Amino acid sequence: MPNTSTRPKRGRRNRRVPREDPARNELVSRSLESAQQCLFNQDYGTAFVHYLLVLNLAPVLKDFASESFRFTLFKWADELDSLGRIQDLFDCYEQALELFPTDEVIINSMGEHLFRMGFRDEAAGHFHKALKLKPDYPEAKENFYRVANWLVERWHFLMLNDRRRNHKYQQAIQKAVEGGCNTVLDIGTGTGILGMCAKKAGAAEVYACELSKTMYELACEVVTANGMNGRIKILHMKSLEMEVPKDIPKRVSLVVTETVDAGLFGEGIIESLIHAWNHLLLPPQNTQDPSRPPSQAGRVIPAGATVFGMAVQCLEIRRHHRLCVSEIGGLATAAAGELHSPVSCSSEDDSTEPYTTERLSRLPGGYTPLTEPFNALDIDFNNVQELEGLCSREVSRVRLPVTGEGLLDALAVWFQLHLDQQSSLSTGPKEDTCWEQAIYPVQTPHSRIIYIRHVCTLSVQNIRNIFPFALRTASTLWGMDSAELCSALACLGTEQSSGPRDYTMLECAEMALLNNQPYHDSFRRALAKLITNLKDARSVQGPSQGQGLEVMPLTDPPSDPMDPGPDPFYVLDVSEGFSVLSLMAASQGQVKAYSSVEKTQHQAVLRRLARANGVPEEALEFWLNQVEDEQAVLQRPSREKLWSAIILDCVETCGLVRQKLMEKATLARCLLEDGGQIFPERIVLYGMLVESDTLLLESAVQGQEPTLGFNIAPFINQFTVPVHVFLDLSTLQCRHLSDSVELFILDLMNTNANYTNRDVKVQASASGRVTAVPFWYQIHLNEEISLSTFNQDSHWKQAAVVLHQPLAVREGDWVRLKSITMTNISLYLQMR
Ligand code: 44T
Repeated sequence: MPNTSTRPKRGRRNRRVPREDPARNELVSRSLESAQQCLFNQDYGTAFVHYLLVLNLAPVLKDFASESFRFTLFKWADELDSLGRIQDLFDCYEQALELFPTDEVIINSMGEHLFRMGFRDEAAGHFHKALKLKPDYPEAKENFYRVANWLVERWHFLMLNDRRRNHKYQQAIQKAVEGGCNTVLDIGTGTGILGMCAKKAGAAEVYACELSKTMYELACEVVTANGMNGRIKILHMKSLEMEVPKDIPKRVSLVVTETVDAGLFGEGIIESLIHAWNHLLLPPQNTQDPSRPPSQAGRVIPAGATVFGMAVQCLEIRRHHRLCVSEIGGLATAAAGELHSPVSCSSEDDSTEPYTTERLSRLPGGYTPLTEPFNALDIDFNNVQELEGLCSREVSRVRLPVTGEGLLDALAVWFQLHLDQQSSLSTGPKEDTCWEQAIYPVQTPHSRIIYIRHVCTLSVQNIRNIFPFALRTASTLWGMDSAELCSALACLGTEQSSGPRDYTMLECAEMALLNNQPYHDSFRRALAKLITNLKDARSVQGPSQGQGLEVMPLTDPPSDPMDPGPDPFYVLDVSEGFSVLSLMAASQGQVKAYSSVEKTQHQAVLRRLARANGVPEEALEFWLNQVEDEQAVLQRPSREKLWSAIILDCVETCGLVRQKLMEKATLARCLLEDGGQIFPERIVLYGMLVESDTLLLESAVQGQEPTLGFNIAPFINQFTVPVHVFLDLSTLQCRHLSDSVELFILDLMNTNANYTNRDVKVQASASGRVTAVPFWYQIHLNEEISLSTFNQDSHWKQAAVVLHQPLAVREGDWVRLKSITMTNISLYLQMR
């Protein structure tokens, strides 16, 4: 371990030219030799200490030794990381940065460690710095793009581009301020826009608080750029921590806030307002005695909200939240046990969320309303007793006439935000709004789906204090008449109190993957073909040599029960997350399959499925239980064996190629037996030119006009990323300006066939402005069988490169797409 005594003392170096000192030279050269020796012996900790000593004593060697020094640092840091020695790890980076303060590679790498440990803001700072030092450093760029999405969520762009919303808030604030509310607190200020509205309307004192560090810093920049520096006091804190007079000198007469998410309560608005009324706001206007001047009374914008709900049937939601198939790739699924997505109302499990969000109008395949929208809740934000009462509200039941017959997949929820008596905003599915709706999916297995025909009763209840809905479902409700259905639904609330239930949790994308039959059938056929080919090859060659085991010819079944039988084919599935591909391989017979499924619960599901499908226990192993280091997943199955097939997971659900895919493929190729194969063998990237204003609005603030004339765009747009992920291309509002074209091929079986740069010419099929190039993949398992990531059944979404300078084209024009690299997808469009 590097000893802290080797840590250089700040300011002592380079004060004067060091004297020639033979003893020192001797020490330097001996230490350098030791460093190199330790490096050779993979003793990185000691090598690192020696290098530190050498470079501190002899900075002239920095150029010479920088490469090895970095290599040593990174190796040692990885070791410290896996040992959990976090403080030591960061000490090493600090020491390294004292020697090489402008080394973008070290800075970027430190950022990666910070990010992995959850210090996102600090990580982002490092990536940003590395990029400033070297603007086209691809790793830092990609890292920055990844954190930018975390730091500044994409909805900020949508909300800031939503003129109507901005305008309505502005009007309401202006009216309140002009009516006498002259001290204002903006809770969750984001970029500072509502606070600036209040100031512009003439409020004497404006305060704003923001809990995210990145957003707080942005707000400070924006407020300064708009000439309000010092006129709005911005605090980096959660409103619940604010006190009078410590943080603001006295109680305010107006709180403005838009700390609401698609489900209204997810950002904690109820708690924030209860706290604000108790600690930060002047007492409310007394209805009996309205004589108090507005400057002496407190009020809130928005004044209240109305929550709506509606039961829906929606296949897209269903396939992401519950298992819908009884068979996957030849395996019966009944034995899998109960599988849930992480979105459920269960109050027992903290890893679940009660709702997810979707824009109903953009769901592929659409949805069917099963009930009329119903008014579920009315809340007055200016009544603290009512807010406090919300948290302890009794379950109430809503009886709803069913308007459409079908399967109950989810309850969709949205709201109207009443800014004041006159003006409100709606987040409903039929509105022209940037808002998504909250989706409370029904979490029952397929066999116990609720079929709604007549009347349906839903229980409306508080969960975890803030979430008002629990959609409790009964057991068997197939084909019930209305009376039975009502009574079954009415007693649902009791179902969960019967102790913890036994189920396995899968991510939504994992669930959708399990439900994807074409995907599994394709893999099954491709695997079967490979095994057949290998068997044929073996029978031609006769028993394999040097494989360790004596093998009987395949045509002669072993007569001796103790005989191990023919040498199996080794198949490794390195898919991320949950995957049944290894089990499908194992079910082919004469295959020993290794799964990289990590979670014990997931392994248990596979074991249950194996047993139920007659797959012998020894045919399926869990590779990560065997290899020590997760990084070393790609190894031989054993010293004298090679893999017949390696299944690599190439495309992330978000629509991007997995990082380091080609490095993995190179390694995997070395571990394949003769005739063995990587699945997929090839992926082909397709794209097209489109004009989509929606994508622009989701990617960057479009000038000063949507944001009430405030100058916000240049600041928040620093967090713009060029690639938009998790896109649903089938429902994207856009005009196609070209046919789809092949942009890129990644051949996993043959590196030489790959390129990192390619020029592709695309002809515009219509005139318009190219604002984006959406892309997706055709995944070729073998010559005949392939899958598309742009497919209705797929668990994959698509991605798009968004151009911030749209390119005008006329029909027939040729456009050149230049330079796409896979890990850091970038596209340059040029007219030819
Ligand atoms: N997203 C809407 C949710 N905050 C809006 O840190 C609508 C999602 C959405 N600060 C698609 C479309 C849309 N004290 O910066 C955030 C947050 C901050 C607080 C201080 C507090 N108590 C809080 C609570 C939150 O407030 C800002 C706004 S929250 C709005 C969430 C376009 N998908």
